[in-house]
Amino acid sequence: MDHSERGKKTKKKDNGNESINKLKRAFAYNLFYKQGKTIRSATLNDYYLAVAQTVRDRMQHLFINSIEALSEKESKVVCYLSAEFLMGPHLGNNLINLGLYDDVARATREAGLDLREILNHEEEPGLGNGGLGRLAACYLDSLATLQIPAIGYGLRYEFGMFDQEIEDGWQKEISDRWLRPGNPWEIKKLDLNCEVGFGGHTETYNDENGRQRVRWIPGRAVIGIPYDTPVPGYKVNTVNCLRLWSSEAPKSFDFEDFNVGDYFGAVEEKIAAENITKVLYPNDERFKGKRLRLAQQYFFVSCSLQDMIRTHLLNNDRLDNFYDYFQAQLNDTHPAVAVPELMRLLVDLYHYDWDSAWDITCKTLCYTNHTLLPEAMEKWQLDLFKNLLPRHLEIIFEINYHLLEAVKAKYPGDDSRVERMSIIDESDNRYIRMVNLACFGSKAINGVAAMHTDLLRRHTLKDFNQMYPGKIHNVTNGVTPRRWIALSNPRLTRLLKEAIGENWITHLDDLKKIEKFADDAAFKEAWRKVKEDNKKDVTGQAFQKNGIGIDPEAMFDVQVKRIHEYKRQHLNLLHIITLYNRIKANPNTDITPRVFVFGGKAAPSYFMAKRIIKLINSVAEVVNNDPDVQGRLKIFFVPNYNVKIGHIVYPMADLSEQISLAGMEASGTGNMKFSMNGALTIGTLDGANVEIRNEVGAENFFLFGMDEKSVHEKKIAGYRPEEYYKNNDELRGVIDRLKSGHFAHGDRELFKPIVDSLLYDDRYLCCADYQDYVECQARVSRTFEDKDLWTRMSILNVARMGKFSSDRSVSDYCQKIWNVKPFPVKLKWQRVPEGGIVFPRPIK
Ligand code: F58
Repeated sequence: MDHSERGKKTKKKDNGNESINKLKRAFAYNLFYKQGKTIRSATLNDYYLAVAQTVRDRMQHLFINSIEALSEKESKVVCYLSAEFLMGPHLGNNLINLGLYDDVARATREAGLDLREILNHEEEPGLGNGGLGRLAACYLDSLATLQIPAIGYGLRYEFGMFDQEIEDGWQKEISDRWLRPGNPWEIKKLDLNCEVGFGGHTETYNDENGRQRVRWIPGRAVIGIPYDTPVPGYKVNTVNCLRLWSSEAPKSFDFEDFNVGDYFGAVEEKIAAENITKVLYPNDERFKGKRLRLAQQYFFVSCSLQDMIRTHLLNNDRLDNFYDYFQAQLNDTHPAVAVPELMRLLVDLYHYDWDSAWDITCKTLCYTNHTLLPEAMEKWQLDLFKNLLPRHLEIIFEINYHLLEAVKAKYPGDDSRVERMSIIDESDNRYIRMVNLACFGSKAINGVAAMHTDLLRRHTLKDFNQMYPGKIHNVTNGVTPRRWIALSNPRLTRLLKEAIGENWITHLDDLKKIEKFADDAAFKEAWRKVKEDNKKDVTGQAFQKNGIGIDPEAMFDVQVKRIHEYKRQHLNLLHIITLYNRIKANPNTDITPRVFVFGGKAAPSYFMAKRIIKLINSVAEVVNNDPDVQGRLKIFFVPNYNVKIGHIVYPMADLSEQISLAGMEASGTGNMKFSMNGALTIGTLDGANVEIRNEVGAENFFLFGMDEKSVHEKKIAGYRPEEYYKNNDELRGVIDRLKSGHFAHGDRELFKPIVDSLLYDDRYLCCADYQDYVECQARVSRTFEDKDLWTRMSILNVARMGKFSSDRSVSDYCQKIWNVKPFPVKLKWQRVPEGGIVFPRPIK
């Protein structure tokens, strides 16, 4: 019996009153006994914690059963190794997945609390930069929902992604102290700690059988303490585990060093150990070559592999069949040090011979690539690496020797191929190429959208693809409909449930059933009302604070994502300024009213990205206040774009801007979230846009811009952005407006770097795509004027989004890569009975 059925049974008996009363009692109990508060002293945070603890307690037995099932022999476990998990707030999602939302809403209401206020209060764990971290979170949700035993392994950063404030139009970074209000979801598992070594040296010795072996004598050790967070599947018994490691010093700092008088030396060691999990590195130039970043990577990889091995050995004597029970997915190259670490554990600790260890390693690890940008490919300087992980460097050299022997055997005399495929980059400063390491040490490599995988096969990983045909797979990304529709868009959810039931929540292809309503006038009216009400919500709330009057009838044209030149937020601005110029030239010009919404963080040291944020805010200031515009154009920059803001932004959008230069965005996942919530896309043939367009139909997608092939050709032929400036009057008008200081209170210097980059560099071909973009936007406006047509297109977009559920992506991984099957959890441990339990063995 799954818990949704259990819920129904109780309800039949007492019409739900008993369970509601129990919930209310549990709130009061937790407030009193856990927070030590009464209603006289309780803060909103106390109430949040009391409600969260109540919900957590209701899945605890499922969590315990699921964790215990992991160590049983029968099931294969997927371990998702990721330096980032951008989980978003837990409470609402857990309520949805546990089927408790309505009951808890009623219980809180009856208890005099406002569930929305409580949900809103939750501080989200921002343990990720963007797409890659959020993808990991969607995949955990789907793994649990599909009842695949899985563990997400990562780092418990004390400070997550910085909070963004906007001050005078500029981004300001504020540290994210997400743990301060208390984290009711995690459980510290002190007994499962792991020791991780760093630095030191290696030595050889002969074992009892006279075999030569290597021993690593680390210079210092750090302890990893796991904190487990439950990840409940949707209405199933499976509650998987997100296990995040926190670093601590191995001993209390007041022992030896203190005794010899070196108090500060001892404290420093403690601080150094704790620093490892102190802060998430923002996706930034400054983390390049950072020793602490490598320490983070090795720390969580080593803890996680040790944890997997420990679990395996509970039921097995040896590790020969390790890969039959554990599949480890490397989320980008950040955990690629798993290749030499698993080899080290197998060879040095468990005394496997090299070939057997290599076989086990390669059958365990799988690698996902998330980028084609050459500058984003990880590489580590040899000296730095050796200093931190001397034994691993030796192992990497040995792995590389085997790789290069294989390359030479297959391609005799092809020296340049050997150079390209080598794990060691021999140019000036010698580097370890983590991509090559991950590719060689994994059983499978995958790209994250069809086009991206194709480019990996044909360009970035061409050599590996030729040498190991069939090793590179495609798994197009997906997002979870539980969070991205059921939780965040309750109005759309209600309408869909009324029309086609709720099977789509776990079988998103079912949305196809709404196609038949695409010409149903009443349904279309209801559809429009959903969007309109979602828009009214935000015009009433968030935007009001900024004093901008917003017309909910206007088109909400939204671009939310990390700020990066390749994503071309500045191309969006060129269009906005075009419309503005048209109004200035003729205030009566016919304009479809639009609200342009931007959101996203810039890496703290990314000069151009930060300047683009300032430009968005500066254009907003001028346009929003110009009387000629008469409110027809409004620009709004939502500060601190994160998962919580995503919940608001996707449901309210009419138009989704997916305008990266073709060939740059590996996949994108925001594009999917918008489309699922009824926004239409204006986009290039890039990443998953290509597949979204295929699914929804070319007639329901606003395509513009060069494709990847023409981009490539244009760059080869010699791209000259100034020519577009010279030949295109409107573009020249826009760039001249920028030059003039019009958006900078007359200061002609402030935006000169953006102007110069557009005119003389324009790496991402904004000028070349400008005209097509502006024309396409005019088509968007015309279509928007035809409400009936727009609504039809919107319905068809949602109807055809089935492919982009992360349930499909995870099923693809299960079949193509991990070879795992669902393993429903049998409940061996029930809730703690009222009379307590008898412990069958003495406590250790
Ligand atoms: C993103 N990468 C891709 N990296 O850009 C996006 O197209 C894709 O949809 C998504 O992965 C999921 O596959 C991404 O988010 C990072 O944030 C890195 C974090 C660590 C530093 C370097 C960037």
